[in-house]
Amino acid sequence: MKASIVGLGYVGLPLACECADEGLETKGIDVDEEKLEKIKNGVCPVEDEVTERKFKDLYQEIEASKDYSNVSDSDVIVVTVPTPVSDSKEPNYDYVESAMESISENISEGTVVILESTVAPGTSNKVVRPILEQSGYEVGEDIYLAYCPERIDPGNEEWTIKNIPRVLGAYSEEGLEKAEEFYSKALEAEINTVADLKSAEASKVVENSFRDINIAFVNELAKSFDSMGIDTKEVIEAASSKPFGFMPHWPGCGVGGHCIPVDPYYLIDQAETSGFQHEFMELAREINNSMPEYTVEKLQDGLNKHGKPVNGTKIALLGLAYKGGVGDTRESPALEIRKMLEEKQAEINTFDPYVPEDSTLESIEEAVEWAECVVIATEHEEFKEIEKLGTENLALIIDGKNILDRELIETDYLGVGR
Ligand code: SAJ
Repeated sequence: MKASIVGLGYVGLPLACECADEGLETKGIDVDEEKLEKIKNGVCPVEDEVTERKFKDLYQEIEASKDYSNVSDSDVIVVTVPTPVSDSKEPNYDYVESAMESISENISEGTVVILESTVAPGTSNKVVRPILEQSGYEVGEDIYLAYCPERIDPGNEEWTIKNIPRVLGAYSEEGLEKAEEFYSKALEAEINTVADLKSAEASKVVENSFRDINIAFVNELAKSFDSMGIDTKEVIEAASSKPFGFMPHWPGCGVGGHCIPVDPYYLIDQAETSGFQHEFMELAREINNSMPEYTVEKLQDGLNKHGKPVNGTKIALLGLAYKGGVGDTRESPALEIRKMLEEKQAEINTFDPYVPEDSTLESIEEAVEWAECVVIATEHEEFKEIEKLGTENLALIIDGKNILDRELIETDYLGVGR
């Protein structure tokens, strides 16, 4: 089987490695010359340990280029390009449309195109299918179209692209079979087929919106319990002792990454065009988007108790990545917190062991020694080191991800919801 993967990022590159590993003739397409150069030279352009390990062994099996004519003899073309939302939170399908146009100019009869990028329900049929049919082929007759939402949890060693269960829908029965045959060859993942393209598209935005609204629930609890002096983390841990009907989520200084804070807007935007307002999902987004500012307000109040204005106070920001164990800073709340502290003229230094290029300090020890106040903005395991350090020289620790055991902290400690 010959497979082409269009878009060699955090989803496409691991998939290309899996295809190569299973002996499929694998071609990669990307428009980023720098990324192609890195791949050619065996330098993994994706910051993820699991991907880096696979890439090292398999990169020479992947023919990577920007030449779309390479897809002309592919049995399967998988599209994993970005689908960002604009500042006004409107989905942007430019990359998808451009990739599909290039594919339609080179596709051969019998090929199945599988879109994995997150899109609003209805997009594959209404946007992608007409572009592919510019080839002169008819989708469902001469060529085929399927949708299989990407699922990846950066940094997760247990659930990787090889074994994460998938959802698959297609425009036609034959397209579904062809796509299912591809995934059963390339991966070892359970494939859950659904009735059509839009069911598969909707499942992706639903699973991530589920996470977003549940995080918003505990973030609202954190604000409420702060006012009542209740430790939210303790309460959620206690509620988690219920063996059914409860799924813990955790409050924090914000919700970052390329999925959770972005995906709900696809559904919100699409539903609006059909006259429905997702008030609940919109409110959840507002609550989660308010958490960086809430964290800075707690810091400001905490410093005031020590007679320290934010202005001029030495603040060490620990963590720039959007979540623990990764170096990805996309949509990271830490960056928003840094921006707010800069606007308040704090004296800031940063340290994130996973983002050395943007760190101005070399270690946690250096941060604790230099600072008057430490703000933890990412749940990196390494930051628990602080519990063992003498922190009496600090006026305040703001634990934006509630990772420290407050009993072990000798100085003033404030968490989010504790
Ligand atoms: N977060 C909280 N509280 C929580 C969980 C997460 O504040 O209880 C924050 C994190 O700190 C981070 C953001 O939300 O800033 C996103 O966290 P995440 O664990 O959801 O991490 P992601 O973005 O890598 O999510 C990926 C997603 N995968 C895809 O979209 C394909 C998501 O669907 C998965 O649920 C998630 O991995 C996972 O861990 O399962």
